[in-house]
Amino acid sequence: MTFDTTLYFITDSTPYETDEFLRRVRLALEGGVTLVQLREKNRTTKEYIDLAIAVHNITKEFKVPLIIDDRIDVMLAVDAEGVHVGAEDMPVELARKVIGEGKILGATAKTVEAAKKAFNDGADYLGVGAIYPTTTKVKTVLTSTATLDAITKAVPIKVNAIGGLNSANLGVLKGIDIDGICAVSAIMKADDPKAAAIELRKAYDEMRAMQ
Ligand code: TZP
Ligand code: MG
Repeated sequence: MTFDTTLYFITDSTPYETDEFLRRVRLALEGGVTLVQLREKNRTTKEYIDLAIAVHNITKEFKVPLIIDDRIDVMLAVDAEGVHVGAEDMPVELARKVIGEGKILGATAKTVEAAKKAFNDGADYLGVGAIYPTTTKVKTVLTSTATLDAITKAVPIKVNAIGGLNSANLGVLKGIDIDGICAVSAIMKADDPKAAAIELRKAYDEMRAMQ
């Protein structure tokens, strides 16, 4: 499946009522995000599925693939386009076995070794970070831009930077051959998620053009 990770929006519904959350997801899509990940940590399976169906209905309108964080069962249940697994989730090799070849499989990698293993085990893209400290609830440590650079050179799959990224701090990524950036707060918590997505895309394109 073809997919574009240039502006990869990862959601966090925690502070919002469902209607407001879905309104923000729609605005992000209007602002041009190229990939959406639904990331839910405190939902029952039923709640996760209901929300995934609602989000998928919106992403389909924009022809943007929907990735489900961690939960392969939820991804399969709503026929989303892919799943993202972290270090404490199902191992990449097993995830690939379960989902088959037709779905997008993303993995988190913080070292070159982990990146190579994820690629060999069947990952289609990697999220690498956190580049900056993040206010989003996640168990993570910082990853240096040197490691990010080495990972882009070590694997042939798409590599995205993640963690604390916003339109004002992408300069550290200059010269590194990433395929895109992942952002939660910069879009999710913005007063206007559409304007925020547009601004982030502009900053990203300008940063990439500088090298
Ligand atoms: N993995 C590494 S950092 C992070 C995840 C899920 C959160 C990124 O969120 P934000 O708000 O863009 O810093
Ligand atoms: Mg995870």
